[in-house]
Amino acid sequence: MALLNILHFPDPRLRTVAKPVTEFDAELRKLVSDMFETMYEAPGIGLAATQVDRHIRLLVLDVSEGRNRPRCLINPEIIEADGDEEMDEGCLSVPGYYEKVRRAEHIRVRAQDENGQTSEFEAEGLEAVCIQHEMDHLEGKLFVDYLSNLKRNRIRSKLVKLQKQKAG
Ligand code: K1U
Ligand code: ZN
Repeated sequence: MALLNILHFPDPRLRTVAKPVTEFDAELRKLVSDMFETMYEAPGIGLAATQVDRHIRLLVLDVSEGRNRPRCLINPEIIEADGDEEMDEGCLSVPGYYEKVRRAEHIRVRAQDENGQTSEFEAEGLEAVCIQHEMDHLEGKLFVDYLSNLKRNRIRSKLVKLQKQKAG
């Protein structure tokens, strides 16, 4: 297994729209395994392939308290959504910032697994929020896009400054 590099806002590669997965092979399963390792190590509750500069429709998540309920969604689709709720969101690509975002409260999802098997399930609460957040990544969208221009630009300036400091 390997830890993958996570891209940080405002890296333009985070704006790439991901392509559907068509090959369910050993290379895909290795990427899934590396993404889980990267997510748990970060630590995070989700990770989209876009964030590790792989532009395919793949995301992983684990919102369980015991960090023992890994879920991998490939070519995910939200087929039903209802209600709405506002929750604090963070993002491994926007380190250090948490802001409220309004999302659907209950969703029904259709997705494939690493073997290409399709299934449907319902999600609510943090799991529903996390899936919507990760699916936004696959469209090149970040949670900061829901904030005012002023807030987003402030976050961008602070992260660019930090990245310059780190680069020396
Ligand atoms: O997409 C990402 O960068 C992962 C992100 C997912 C997310 C968090 C909160 C709401 C919606 C989506 C994170 O995991 S940020 C880190 C985080 O929230 C967390 C980390 C460890 C334990 C508990 C939460
Ligand atoms: Zn994120």
